[in-house]
Amino acid sequence: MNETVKDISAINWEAVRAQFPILHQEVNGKPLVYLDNGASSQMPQVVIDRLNRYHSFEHSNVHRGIHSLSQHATDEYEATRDKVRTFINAEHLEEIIFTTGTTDSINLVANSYGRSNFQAGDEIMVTEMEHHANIVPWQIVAEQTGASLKVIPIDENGELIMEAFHRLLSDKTRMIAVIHVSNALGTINPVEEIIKAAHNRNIPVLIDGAQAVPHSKVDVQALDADFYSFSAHKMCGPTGFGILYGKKEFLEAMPPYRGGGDMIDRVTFEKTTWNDLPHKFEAGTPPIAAGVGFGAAIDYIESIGMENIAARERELVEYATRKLSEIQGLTLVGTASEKASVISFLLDGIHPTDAGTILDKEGVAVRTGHHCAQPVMDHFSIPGTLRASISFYNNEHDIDRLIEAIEYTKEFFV
Ligand code: 7TS
Repeated sequence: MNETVKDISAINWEAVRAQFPILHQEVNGKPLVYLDNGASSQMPQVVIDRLNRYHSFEHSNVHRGIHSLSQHATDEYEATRDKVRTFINAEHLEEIIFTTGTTDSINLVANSYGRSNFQAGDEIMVTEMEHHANIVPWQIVAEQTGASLKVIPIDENGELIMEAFHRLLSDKTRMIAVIHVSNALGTINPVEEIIKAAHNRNIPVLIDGAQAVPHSKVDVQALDADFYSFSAHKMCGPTGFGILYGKKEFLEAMPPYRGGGDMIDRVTFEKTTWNDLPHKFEAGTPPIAAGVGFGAAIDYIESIGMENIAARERELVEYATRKLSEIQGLTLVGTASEKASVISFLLDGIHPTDAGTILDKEGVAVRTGHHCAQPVMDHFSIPGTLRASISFYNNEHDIDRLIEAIEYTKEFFV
């Protein structure tokens, strides 16, 4: 996660921004400032064009047709698997499972791995800053198997208390599931240290990378993660598509999660056998267009360079943090030393939802609420936050507009 800062002045970031048509419109009579990239990022024209081309000329079902259209759709869809493999540096193509998103990826592991490996008394470790997608699937499986959840606490800066993590590790720990970058606080977690400690005890680790992969170079082999999940729609791709990376030895030993077409080898009423990886985990007609579109999104991101994206975003996050910190009556929530993309904050005496409504009237889109991380809000004893989440296609002017809109909101509620 700690790429050296590049000379990003060579990139024309305004030309990059111009490639996102949605950004160039008015909302509520004001030019749109889109700072809700943590919820979903926008698609550049090349990805929109790719989706249009697929729908206009290439659509057909995959993995089943002998006819040319189906074979072409299959080739284009499968090309994305190889792009993802290269993008996250997985060793094998079969380790890339297509899902409908991070939530689906985590449910797959919890159900398939969890139900066949957890027993009464076993422990599943998560952190206090997980997105609900990395809490609830484990709770459901824990209830079914008699396992229980152990929670790594966070401190007042929104950083994991690592001594507590090491203390909580035990002979009963069967899985550790950790968010790489917090969507509510922006904290970048020391996942390398967690994975090393877990592997010393032969415990598998799942990393929820939904907020990490869009903002930094992730190398699953260097991390040595056993499972790693993320979503296409948070990285310039379409909704309805995501990735589960899993080490081959785990995926091979795991039973299927969903049954149906495509995931089988041979079906009889007496016994059914499974297809090879990765198809064993991909039942039914998949989101083909979204998969093809995600391939175009990866090409686009690589054309700019992930390290350049990370460096530009770091610059914008630093600028925004500095400007926000200067506002009287504004409190940052989440002040970890290592942060990415997300800035959560509160305004004295103004409910986040009320503030968010005024910001929207000013054309500024931020997210308000608990960000699907209610335990984080409970930790800080707050109902929610305002959250600005930044992408490389934002600019300093967007941040200035946010600041102006916050000042206006404060005056509005005086
Ligand atoms: N994990 C993290 C860290 C996330 O930020 C999200 C979505 C998910 C899992 C779930 O991803 P999905 O694509 O399956 O929905 N986070 C947010 C957010 O912060 N605001 O809206 C969605």
